[in-house]
Amino acid sequence: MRIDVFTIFPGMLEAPLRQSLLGKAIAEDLVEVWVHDLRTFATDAHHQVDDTSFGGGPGMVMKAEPVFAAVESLDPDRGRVFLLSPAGRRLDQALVRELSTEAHLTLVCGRYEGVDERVVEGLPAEELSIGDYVLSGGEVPALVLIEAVTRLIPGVIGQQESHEQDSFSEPHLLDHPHYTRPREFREMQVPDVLLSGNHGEIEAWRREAARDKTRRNRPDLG
Ligand code: JFH
Repeated sequence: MRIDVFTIFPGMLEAPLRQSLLGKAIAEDLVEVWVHDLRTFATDAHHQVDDTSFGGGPGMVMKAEPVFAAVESLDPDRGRVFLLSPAGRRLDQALVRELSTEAHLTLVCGRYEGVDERVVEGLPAEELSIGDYVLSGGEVPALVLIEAVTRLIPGVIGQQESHEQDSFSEPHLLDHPHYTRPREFREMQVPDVLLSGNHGEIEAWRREAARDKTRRNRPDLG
């Protein structure tokens, strides 16, 4: 998969893309991520990417021209184009799974109060939100999308971790609690059943613990 990202803050993506699982996936060419500086596509003398809002009000709006020039600088076979936005379709694991099968994704990161609507209408671009809270720009959301999608690319995650991604994991339940050594920490004990070696009982305990956690933390999933 190839992912092109357009942003006025390339550094917000570059360092995270070099770390951990994502860094390894990129180093192994399992995913190719190109981060482009949107400002280089502004053709005016001051490389201006923002302007005041038609209709008035505080805050600036990202201009359409540099975004169109940026995205149109790519091969016409640029895949689906996404605009990260708090007003977008909400990302979930089903959409992550769908996007992980695409050959090419293009991500546009806005700043300020958002991006001229003609980017959505004319490029066109699909608006995508990573959740119902307001960030300061699309860079962190783009990174979230890239990381979520990359984990599902074959070869990125090892055999051991990948079983949780198959259809056997229950989509309506949160994960069960996990423990590692030591068996006692600050007077808190690891549940005895996990040390019993009885895999039937361990599975039953994990299922019940997952139900408890789901009821407590995510009653909406119940
Ligand atoms: C982004 C921004 C404030 C206006 C009422 C709620 C929002 C935008 C570009 C995505 C998610 C984002 C995100 C993505 C791209 C941009 C900042 C601040 C408002 C009015 C709009 C600019 C934010 N899931 N959260 N945030 N901003 N308000």
